[in-house]
Amino acid sequence: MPYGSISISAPSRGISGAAATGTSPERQCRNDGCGHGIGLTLPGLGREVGGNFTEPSATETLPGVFVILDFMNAGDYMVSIVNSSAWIIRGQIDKDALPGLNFSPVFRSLMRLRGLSTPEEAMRFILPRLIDMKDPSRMLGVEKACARIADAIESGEKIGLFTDYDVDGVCSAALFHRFLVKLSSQPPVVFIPDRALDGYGLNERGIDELHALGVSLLITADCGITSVCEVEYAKALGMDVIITDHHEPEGILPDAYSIINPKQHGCPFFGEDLCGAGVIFHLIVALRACLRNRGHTQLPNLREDLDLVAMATVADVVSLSGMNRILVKEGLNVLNSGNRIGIAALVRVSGITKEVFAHDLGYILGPRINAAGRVSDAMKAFDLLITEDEATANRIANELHILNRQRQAEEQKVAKEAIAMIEAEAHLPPVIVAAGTNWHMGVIGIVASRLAERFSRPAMVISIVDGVGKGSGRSVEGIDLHAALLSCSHLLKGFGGHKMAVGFTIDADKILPFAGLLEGLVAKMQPHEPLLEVDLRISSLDLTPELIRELDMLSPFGDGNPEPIFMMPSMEVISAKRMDNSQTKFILKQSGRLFHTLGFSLNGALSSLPRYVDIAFTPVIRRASGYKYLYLALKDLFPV
Ligand SMILES: [Mn+2]
Repeated sequence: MPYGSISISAPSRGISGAAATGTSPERQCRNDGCGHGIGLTLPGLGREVGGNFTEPSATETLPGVFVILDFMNAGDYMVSIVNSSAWIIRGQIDKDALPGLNFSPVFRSLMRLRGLSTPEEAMRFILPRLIDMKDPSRMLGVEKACARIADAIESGEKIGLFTDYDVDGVCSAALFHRFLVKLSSQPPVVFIPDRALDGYGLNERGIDELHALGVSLLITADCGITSVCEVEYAKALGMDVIITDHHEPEGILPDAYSIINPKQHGCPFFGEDLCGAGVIFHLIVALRACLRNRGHTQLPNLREDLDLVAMATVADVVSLSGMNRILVKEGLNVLNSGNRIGIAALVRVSGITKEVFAHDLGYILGPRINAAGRVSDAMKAFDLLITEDEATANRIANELHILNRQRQAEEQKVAKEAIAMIEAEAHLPPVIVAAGTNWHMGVIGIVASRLAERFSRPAMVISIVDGVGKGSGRSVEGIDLHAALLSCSHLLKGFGGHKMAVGFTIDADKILPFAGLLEGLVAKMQPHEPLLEVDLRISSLDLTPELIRELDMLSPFGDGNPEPIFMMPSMEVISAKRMDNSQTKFILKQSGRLFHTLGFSLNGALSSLPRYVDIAFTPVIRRASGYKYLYLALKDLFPV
């Protein structure tokens, strides 16, 4: 059992993990022939849920690893391991990998392991260039849309923009707005729905409002692909509707003037996991070309707006491979040049003093943009992104920073109440259903995902207002929550979503039968054991400054392009120190070299640490007073 994930409380006799459980908890070594992990002895048994429950800080918090050990009175000891973090070692160092490239064998092996099979492919990955973008006019629906929008621009027709209230939606709105403003054209009328009042998606209230303001061309971003009725409604009011979206189309498509969505059947961009802002950015690139062909000059530079695309792409947790890698890598360069005063102000109030990384977009800037839509009005975030006035930027950035704190406080409150309910139960059910009165609607989704992570099972969080519950659910790998809700639909007033995330409405008196039915359904589905995937087993001598520089070339890291994780065996534990935040820092030694680790959630007692451990980690560089220091960000450790 990896150490980072178990609690060591009751000093009971050691048991063999493999013998005591149906699920073998020992590390799996695939391909590396290391021969470890058989007959492992657990130092103790306990029941503890580990990890912290706060938003990860900029640098040091590692994702917690959560394991729940239960006594199940079946003769002798039985251990139920809900979330074991056995390791899979994916490859091994091959000095002949990607020959001809002047990189270390570890780096070349890593690149090949990541699917880069030729030197050319590897170089294209390392140096993504905007010029390698696919021609956006080939995206299905784009050409027709461009002609219509260009006509509108030329005739001074009012264009309306309807987006979502999250980072992706707000950035999409800002992208299109900035384009028209820089074109010296009439800016679009932007409508961003209210999360609590309207919920997600195109709605009649917004259409009415835009119509009343004289809009006759309506463009959606990050929503609309399932809005069959709403598109009919807009058309009946005399509007042409262009849908740009990246959500999965469902059966019938709306009868819109044009639909742009790489996920629609027959789109040459099928398979590109663009976010909503990525989709509308492609439309804008093609629109710019269309205007140029019509003789327009003084066209805006679109590279300047890639910071918005990067932020939306990372915040929407789409894959950072393919086109997204090009957009995010270049977008981060733009963002770090500090030219958008709204983002620069947000960076300042967030306390980021160094270069902004992809991770910061997801964990620091993204939540502050989102906070507007969650606990206040998403238009504030939009205003921040388009403002050209320094004082306005600072004022809104401060406000978003405070709103984000408010959102965190709401989230902590709801989470605390939900956890207290869960822990008051004698048994942890296979799916968590927690309901409370007047829980803040803006945070129930976040709390559901925290609970799902913490308890390693699907979680539904329901806020009851006037006898009606609005719920949000998040799943774990292998459990199709949408399918489960389909089987409960007779108890629900409405629901939607996908495998991993759902939203629903339910009468308060149906929540108990709903929870009971759902438990039975989920119990029959088999969650996948999350296993820690380690790229390569290396030795401490492989950790050179060259390798660290090389690894940096694989960034930005995120979904679809994870940080490299290495394993180093048999590290001697020189010291282990518990920090104030309950994380532990180690000094480890191998081959005469000492290594410092970043904080790590170690749930066991320090005194029970063995002298030698295998570690899984990502090397990290920290700069301080002109020097660079190498740290190991531990993902897991394992007694030898
Ligand atoms: Mn989106």
